[in-house]
Amino acid sequence: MGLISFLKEKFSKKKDNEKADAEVYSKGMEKSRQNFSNKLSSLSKKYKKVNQEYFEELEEILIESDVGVNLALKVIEEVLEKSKKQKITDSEEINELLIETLFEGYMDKGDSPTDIVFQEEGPTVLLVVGVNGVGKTTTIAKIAHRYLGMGKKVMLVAADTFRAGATEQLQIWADRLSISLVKGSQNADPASVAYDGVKKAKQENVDLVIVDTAGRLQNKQNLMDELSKIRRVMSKEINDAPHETFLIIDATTGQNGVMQAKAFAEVTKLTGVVITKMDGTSKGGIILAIRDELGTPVRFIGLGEKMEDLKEFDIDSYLYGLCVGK
Ligand SMILES: Nc1nc2c(ncn2[C@@H]2O[C@H](COP(=O)(O)OP(=O)(O)OP(=O)(O)O)[C@@H](O)[C@H]2O)c(=O)[nH]1
Ligand SMILES: [Mg+2]
Repeated sequence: MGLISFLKEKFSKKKDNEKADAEVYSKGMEKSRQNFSNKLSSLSKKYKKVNQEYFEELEEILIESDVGVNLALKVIEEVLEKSKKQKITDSEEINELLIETLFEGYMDKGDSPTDIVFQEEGPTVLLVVGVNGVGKTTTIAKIAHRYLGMGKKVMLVAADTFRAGATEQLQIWADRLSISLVKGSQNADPASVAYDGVKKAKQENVDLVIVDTAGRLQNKQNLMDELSKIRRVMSKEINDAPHETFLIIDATTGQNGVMQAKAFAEVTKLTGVVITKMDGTSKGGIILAIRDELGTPVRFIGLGEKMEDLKEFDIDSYLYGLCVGK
């Protein structure tokens, strides 16, 4: 059975609550699916039997979906090899082979947890980084909402003391979620706010502390210094903090997002990536590109503006959203 039929069968058997998740994926990835699947099916119609041009066009489709040139080349080569070995010339079957190859490529990098891994004792600290406007604050609120729903005690820390209004924005979310926020004055040292935050979290037996940062990339050395100072002061108060560092990437920025990911990976240790605004792009391949270039797992994916639109990243649901849909 091909992967597409397998995914269809798997999703038809899902329980109601899982179906709701699949629905969010399906809806959030509508633009990407229209772009990718439609191109694939018109390609199959154009070439019943495959040839050199077919593979060139297939490669083009991958590149246009933002999976990145390197990965596109690698995948096409693999598909070509497999199709020769298995003597497949039917274009629809080749498309199935392509999806399978994308799946295997992702899984080859290892199966990693998506949910936050909680410390057995004391607060778990999540540091959130990323450039301006990618959706850091919104994602923090969504993550807080998710774990509040699981009965965890959550606290927010506004260590973005650089941008005017950043703290106020986080305060609005903290109020809406009825959780506490630790903040400093404008232009206060972000590390001192982060320190106050983890200290208070420890005193108040918080399960999860989420720290928002300013993440300016204009000057790598400054960013590196700032983030390492934040990490250092937090680890003084709580062992091994931050336990998780998530980089937020806006899917609509395409290959620029991949560049950001590389730059951040150079300045600080990342344990995961969150891709936001997936619903706003037709080029959903960025997830595969990031995994391929960095090896950092995508932990969550933002598929809309509502609190419930943040989902754990799951390669099956992703490929289902990209290729099959409802
Ligand atoms: N459609 C959609 N919009 C999103 C998603 N995530 C965030 N946004 C929107 O993106 C915009 C920017 O989000 P913020 O959370 O303020 O981004 P930020 O990274 O904190 O921005 P700065 O603090 O200015 O650096 C807001 O309008 C959000 O509603 C998503 O998954 N889908
Ligand atoms: Mg913000």
